[in-house]
Amino acid sequence: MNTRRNFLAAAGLLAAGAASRNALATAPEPHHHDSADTAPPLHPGSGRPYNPVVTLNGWSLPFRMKNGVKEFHLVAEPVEREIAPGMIARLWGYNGSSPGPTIEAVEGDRVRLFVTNKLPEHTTVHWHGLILPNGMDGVGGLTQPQIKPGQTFVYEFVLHNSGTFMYHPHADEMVQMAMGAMGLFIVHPRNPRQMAVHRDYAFLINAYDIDPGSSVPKVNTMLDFNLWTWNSRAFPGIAPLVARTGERVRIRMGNLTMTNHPIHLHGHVFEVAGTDGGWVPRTARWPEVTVDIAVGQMRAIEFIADNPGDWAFHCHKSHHTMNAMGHSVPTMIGVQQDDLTPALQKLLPDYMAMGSSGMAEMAEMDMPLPDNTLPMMTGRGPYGSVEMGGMFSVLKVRDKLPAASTEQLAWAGLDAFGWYAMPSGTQAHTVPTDTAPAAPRDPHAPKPAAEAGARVLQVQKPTHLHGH
Ligand SMILES: [Cu+2]
Repeated sequence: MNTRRNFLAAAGLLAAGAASRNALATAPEPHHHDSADTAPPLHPGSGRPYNPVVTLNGWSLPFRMKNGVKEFHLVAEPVEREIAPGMIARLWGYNGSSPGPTIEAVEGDRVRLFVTNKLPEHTTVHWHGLILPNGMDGVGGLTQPQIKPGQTFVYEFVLHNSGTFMYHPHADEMVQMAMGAMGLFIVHPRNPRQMAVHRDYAFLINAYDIDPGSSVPKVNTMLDFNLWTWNSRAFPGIAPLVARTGERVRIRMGNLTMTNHPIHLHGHVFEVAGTDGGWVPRTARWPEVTVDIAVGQMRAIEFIADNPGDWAFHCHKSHHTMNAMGHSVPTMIGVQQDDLTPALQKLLPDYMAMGSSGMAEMAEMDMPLPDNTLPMMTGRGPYGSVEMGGMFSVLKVRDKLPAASTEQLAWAGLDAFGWYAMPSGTQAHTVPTDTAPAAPRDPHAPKPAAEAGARVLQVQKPTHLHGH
């Protein structure tokens, strides 16, 4: 025993343990931030230099250096989050926000992370993707006792690998993640010139099931979520991404929902430059315009913003670009509702016939909504409704950015930055229909029912029935 003690003391391990217990009494004052605006990037005032990220609709947690150790203080607690203007959700997060603040540090840093639990039940924090000692992995019951309400735990380890990682509870996980407890953990390369880009954006992909008119997520939902969000924001509440023509842009995305998300960028070709496992060697990358991000995965994409414009950037699962009201609407295409509507309006004064010719009209109309919910597809563009919700934003590439605001544009609202002025002759436009060349028809195809003299079912749309 004595020999072992001497050995540990010689290795400096006892001293480190004592320092940790000592530090516990002096956790740094927790920073608090409850705005859903994108905060300016947090340039490090001490410690190793790095190029900070911009967290969409989020912020980075300030740290303090103490005897060469980078100290952070996370407080797990109930928060209120504006999902988009018109809807507030009551979630669980850290330091006033959901997701919690982004933690940024540098490869080689020793970090000390204080976690105070102000939730009504026990929790832990797991540092997803980081290579660390087993006892710092944050799996309640397996690698540590649960952090009970009111308790503070401290985690301490050295960051061996740079890349994009996440943090989230590994305690009552389904409930705590469904409530929004999660955050990003960015480890920058030791050499700031390595992997440097002009714009470095980051966000978490998350989802909620909140009944229209209510504000607390249903925590037992397995797959049928109705709010598809980036950093707990839905379009049109998601900040745009901004770049000057020719800049190299990185977008880091971590998926903590219960399904995969094929994230699609218009107008540009990108490569996957990083996963939660680290950086992808240049020789192993291939060109893409969509990257499918599986559950629990992170992907960092990189591209040159070489195509000026307002480019859609969204999940390609089309029900993920739609807000809550749309998910339980029956398909009404082709259904005649005209004679039904007056009868229904006697029972339900607000009833509106809709969907007979598609659902686009729903983006335009003024249907009364329950309090605290979002229209299913919305967002105004220069040419009308964008008819989107959920996981949708806009990459704004411009030859010139307003002076002195190059870094700050990232957190301007979608409208604040203005719309792309298209050079004349470069935009789709209307022409008289009879000037279009006749559409070629397959001579072997069966004739349309009307021409063949068959009985035609009277529907509004589609205009003919497919023959199978
Ligand atoms: Cu999706």
